[in-house]
Amino acid sequence: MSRHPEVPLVPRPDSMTVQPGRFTLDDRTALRAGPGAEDAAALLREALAPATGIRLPPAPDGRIVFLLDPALGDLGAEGYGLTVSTEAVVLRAARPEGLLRGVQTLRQLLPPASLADGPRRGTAWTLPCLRITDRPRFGWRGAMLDVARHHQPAAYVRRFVDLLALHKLNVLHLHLTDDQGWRMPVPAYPRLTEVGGRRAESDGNGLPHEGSYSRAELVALVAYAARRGVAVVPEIEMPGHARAALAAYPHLGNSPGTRLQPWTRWGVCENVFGVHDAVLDFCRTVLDEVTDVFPAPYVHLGGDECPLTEWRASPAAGARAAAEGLPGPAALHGWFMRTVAAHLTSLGRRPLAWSDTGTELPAPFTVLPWRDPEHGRRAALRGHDVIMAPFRSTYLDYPQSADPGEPRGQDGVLDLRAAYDNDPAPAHWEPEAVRHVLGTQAQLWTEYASTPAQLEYLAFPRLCALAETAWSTHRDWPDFLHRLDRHRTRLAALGVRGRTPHTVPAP
Ligand code: TNX
Repeated sequence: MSRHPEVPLVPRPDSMTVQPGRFTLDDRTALRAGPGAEDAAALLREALAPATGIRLPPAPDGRIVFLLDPALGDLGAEGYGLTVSTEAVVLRAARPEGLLRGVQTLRQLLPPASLADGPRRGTAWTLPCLRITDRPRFGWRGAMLDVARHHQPAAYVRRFVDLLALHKLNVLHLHLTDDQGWRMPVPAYPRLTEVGGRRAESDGNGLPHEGSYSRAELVALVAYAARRGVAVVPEIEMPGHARAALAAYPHLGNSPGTRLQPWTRWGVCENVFGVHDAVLDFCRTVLDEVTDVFPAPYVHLGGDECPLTEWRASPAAGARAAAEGLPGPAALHGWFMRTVAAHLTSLGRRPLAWSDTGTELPAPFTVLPWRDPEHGRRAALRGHDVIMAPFRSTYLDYPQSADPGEPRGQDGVLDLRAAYDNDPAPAHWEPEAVRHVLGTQAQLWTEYASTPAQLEYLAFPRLCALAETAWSTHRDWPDFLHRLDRHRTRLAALGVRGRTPHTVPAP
């Protein structure tokens, strides 16, 4: 039985038995890390030091033991076993990633004050005696952060990674480019960030917005996330959602004489990349740089919401469609995605794309169906791997309640229950469809959220619910709410100010 509200882990572990007694950590507690377990040990030390002052020095007879143990292979790459008795804490996993997940469980088992970023002395640092065997339901458990609509400093993105890791999420999908901003430098195209990284205002507010990352910041972010078992998956939008790039390099558009600015409105923009060779060269050069900076096996190529207006009006696009033997301009979208994906594949990476309908993308793509879960099922039945991202349960830019005090967002409401009810692979789906579901992720679009405080208000606690739907096979809403109530104390210790059940933020 794993329903133990007195040990309120989020996400809920696969199985847990709680026993009487507690293990106490103090200055003399030592940690023995077996071969391959050193990084997980270092992560725990680093996490505990600021609040507790406990250093967990290495020692061969340490009472906390971290071990890689091939015998736990059945638990998969991220599974782990944890035993806490009054005498010892033993964390074991077949792979280092499993130990990293176990470290997050240990952080949650300690008093919430242990999560604070400064000294919290006078607390007894104890763990409940228990036995946990845990493994994720899905291998892809992510959150997309849109840093294109509103740029966030690299230091904040690192904090976001910490919050993902605490909830055993393992993918940060960075939405780096869009109509309103381009945030990643590409040496061959310096105007992408110089011109594309700045817009005059946002939706009529009269305030300029700008920002981009340096290559060094992105490289450091990747390393920071990797230490926590989080992969950073970059997204470069094409062929639509590309107006910031068109502002920087008009020759990439469909009417090179037209001068555009990075878009200052939200929504779907009609300006899209052209389909001539210079555009394909551009995309390849950008992806060479992207794959150099981001080692993740997947790169996201966008692909959503590409109006055909410009291609229909463009003789060059018509000529391209004819030359490629396509039935018309509408088929250029699939052709564009396939052509650019081929380059990515040649670099040893796998292409991801948003899927509007579940049927429009060429074969090599792993797709993120964002409209209806049914699109995901259809894409999976066509043989695509899918990462479920249906907007009604994973889009965190919708208000969390109908309360008029809720900050402005997209039209509609996505409450905590809707986030919790996201089932990435419903029981009624065919086994052939379920087999293709890699997992699910939250989407934090930022048209209406520009500051870290606004982002965190939107993300919490809905991201806790998403983490549970991605990690746990258990579905138990009352139990989740009960654990979440205690989990809020942890979020408070971390300075996260999410939505609480009965309050809305001050305007
Ligand atoms: C649709 S879903 C978009 C984004 C917006 C979002 C707002 C998708 C792939 N595209 O460009 O930010 O809706 O909810």
